[in-house]
Amino acid sequence: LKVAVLGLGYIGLPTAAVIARTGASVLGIDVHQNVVDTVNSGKVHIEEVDLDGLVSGVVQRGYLRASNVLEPADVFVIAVPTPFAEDRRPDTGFVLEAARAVASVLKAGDTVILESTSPVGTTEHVRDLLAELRPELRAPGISESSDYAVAYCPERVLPGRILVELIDNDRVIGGITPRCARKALTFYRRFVRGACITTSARAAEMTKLTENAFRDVNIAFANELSLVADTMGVDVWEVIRLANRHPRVNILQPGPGVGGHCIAVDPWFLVAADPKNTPLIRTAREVNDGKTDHVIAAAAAMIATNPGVPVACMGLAFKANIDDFRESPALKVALALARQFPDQIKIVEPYARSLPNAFAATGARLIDVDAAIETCPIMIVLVDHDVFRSIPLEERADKRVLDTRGIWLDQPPLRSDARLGRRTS
Ligand code: SAJ
Repeated sequence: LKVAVLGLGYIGLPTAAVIARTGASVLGIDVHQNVVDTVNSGKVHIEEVDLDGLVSGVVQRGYLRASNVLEPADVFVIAVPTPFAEDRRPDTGFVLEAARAVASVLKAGDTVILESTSPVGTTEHVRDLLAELRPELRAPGISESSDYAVAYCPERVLPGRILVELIDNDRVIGGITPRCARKALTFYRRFVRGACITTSARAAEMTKLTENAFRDVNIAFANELSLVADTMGVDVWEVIRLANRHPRVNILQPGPGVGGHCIAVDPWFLVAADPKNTPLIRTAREVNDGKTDHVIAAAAAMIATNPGVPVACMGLAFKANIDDFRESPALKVALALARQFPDQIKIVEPYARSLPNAFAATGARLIDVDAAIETCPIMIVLVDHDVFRSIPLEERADKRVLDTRGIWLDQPPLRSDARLGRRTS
């Protein structure tokens, strides 16, 4: 079996490697030459548990190679980004570009699968484009029978657990026709241990958006509670812990906002598709983004009352134990503070080798955990990395702490000393 995976990012590369491990001959396509070169040398350009060993193994054995030129294959998996434009409408430009490339090598018997998170109807657009560019082949859902299959199968993996979830998670497989879905299902059965459930392409597209919107709305509830609890002078973490003892209550955790390239983005795809009927989904997005601004204001107030005192911003990643800084609320907070207090801010991020470029114009410096404990009387926890969580009370008892993740619940309340900020969520 020959498989081409278009897009060697956080989803495409692990997917390509897992398929290659089954003995298929996999060609990974990426527009960035450095990604192609890195993969061909058996290395990885992204940090993900166990990915380096897997990629180096399948490249060495000749099952995976990368290129920027697509070749004929039996199965095409499109895993390119679908960002949103300034107006918060999804941009499917990369998907359609990938589909154009597929059209140039498409032949009868092939299966084309879209995995990128996409607005409802995108898979049909891909089919329409293939039909237009290769009119001699019979397209699914247009002619009575078809020469190739087109399906949508969203990825659902959690960064940090990608290689496990790629195999264990259930997959929703939406075909342009039931036959297309069955062809795609045969492919996923090669490496998926979870259930593979078939449906229509449109239902599968909406399912993916729904999963991430569900999580966003639930995190927004927790973030809204954290503001109310602050107003009431109550510890939000305790309230959530207690409420979750109810058998039908399961509240998520507040934080400095929602990051990553999925949950902070995908709900807008639903809002853009039907603005009139999505007030809840839109408001949840606004609540989560608003929480970041709230944290910036609270931290700035605390720092302003302590002029010249070194401040450690703990973490830049969008969530715990990963090196992914895309759409990260932690990075947004740290950057805003570094710009406002150029000489006071130190950044602690064990997953970064150097500070992202955005910090270049600020006076912020990257320091390690030990240096932060030794030199920074103020600590602002932005990410719940295990290494931060493991700092015992004795090493931070005299710190002024703003813990946006609730990892140091044993932190003693600050004395009512005028210059000390109040702990807030
Ligand atoms: N977060 C909170 N509180 C919580 C849980 C998460 O503030 O209780 C924050 C995180 O810190 C992070 C953001 O939300 O900033 C998103 O993190 P996440 O762990 O919820 O999700 P992602 O973005 O890493 O991955 C999600 C997953 N979707 C769902 O859980 C429904 C994953 O399964 C998807 O494959 C992925 O989006 C995707 O690619 O769409």
